[in-house]
Amino acid sequence: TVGQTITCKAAIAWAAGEPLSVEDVEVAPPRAHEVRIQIHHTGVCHTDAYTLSGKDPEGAFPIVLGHEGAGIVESVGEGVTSVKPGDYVVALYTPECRECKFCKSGKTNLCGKIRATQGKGVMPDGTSRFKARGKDILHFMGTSTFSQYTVVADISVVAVTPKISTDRSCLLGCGITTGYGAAVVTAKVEQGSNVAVFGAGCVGLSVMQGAVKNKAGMIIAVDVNDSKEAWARKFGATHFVNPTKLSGKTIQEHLIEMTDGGCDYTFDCTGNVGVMRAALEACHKGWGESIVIGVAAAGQEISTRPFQLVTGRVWKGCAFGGIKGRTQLPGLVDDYLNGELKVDEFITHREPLSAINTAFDQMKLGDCIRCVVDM
Ligand code: NAD
Ligand code: AHE
Ligand code: ZN
Repeated sequence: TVGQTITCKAAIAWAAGEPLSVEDVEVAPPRAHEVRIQIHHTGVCHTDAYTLSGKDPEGAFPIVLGHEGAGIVESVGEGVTSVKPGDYVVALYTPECRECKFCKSGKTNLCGKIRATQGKGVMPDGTSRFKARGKDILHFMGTSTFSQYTVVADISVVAVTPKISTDRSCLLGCGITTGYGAAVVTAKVEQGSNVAVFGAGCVGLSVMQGAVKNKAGMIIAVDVNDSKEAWARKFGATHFVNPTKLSGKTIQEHLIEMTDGGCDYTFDCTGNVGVMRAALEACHKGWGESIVIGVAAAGQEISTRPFQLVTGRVWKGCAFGGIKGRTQLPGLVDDYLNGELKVDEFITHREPLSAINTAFDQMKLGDCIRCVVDM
């Protein structure tokens, strides 16, 4: 198949708000500095549902969604040296070119090299590798993992040992790495510090896992769904609070009381701007830091009294946890293989590609942490 177009199945989002359609797609061979991957497994993340809903200002249709995928390199284009056919890989929606201003800054994992074309749904040369029903189909987040074969830039992929199976490694492509990295790399939670995590889904549970790794003190899970308490405790939470069950005080007031002045670190893993405000205001005066991870819809804005910042609280955020995928993901795989990073525990549901819409339905239910789709 090297150098030839491959016809395979993909889940195509033809229009916002409509179910995905699993049908034939033609996947063109990789051009220079591109890699064609046979995707074996993909997770489904809330960000896929967000873009499908039509609320993402960067969302355009028709498109092949999916950004949490793993598989095997089928072929590579001219000039690709970082991976070779047969390598087991994870797709990276946050690429790492190691030569742009961002990569060289040492201050961020956001790579600027292909961000503009990625946001437009095309490959770096401005064209698409997907065609269905005779039409060009857009790429998503530089990864488009809801296709049995996809083409990505060579800076958007990392090889990992085949000792981790692809139904596990795919989850390192977004949810787990995002939360874990937010705690360990972005916040750099210190030993003994008090942490509150708003939202105990895949991302929030991963933050808790990172907080445990860094030996945090109190790890307070905050979720409106009581059934998340057991999940949170399994991932290391020491306390659980349901904010809808507090009488006469706000969640931020409650957390400030619990922690004698406020949390050292808080994390929004809900995408709700009201929660983001509460998370900031639950921080300790003088040094508390709040990390925004959740993705809020276009038009949503955050607010607080500037006094909250004047008095030393810090508001920041991160994508992919602040992790540099090509440099740091293999280390997370090692942690998993050494029994130091939970991954298996996140998989609550499985579906074949033909039932990918069921995976979207399940994601909206409270008992689903991650649904892994077998391609
Ligand atoms: P999820 O739906 O599995 O988890 C969210 C949790 O928040 C649920 O348990 C829900 O009950 C809880 N929740 C909802 N409203 C709440 C409220 N008002 N107070 C407290 N808890 C509340 O989602 P997830 O997969 O863990 O993703 C979380 C968010 O992170 C999403 O917005 C997603 O788009 C975003 N995300 C961001 C990045 C990034 O790189 N920044 C990466 C992955 C996901
Ligand atoms: N296009 C959206 C923004 C979506 C967003 O923030 N995406 C995160 C990853 S979420 C993964 O589940 C991200 O990587 N952001 C940094 C970037 O460069 O996109 C919108 O609202 O415009
Ligand atoms: Zn995601």
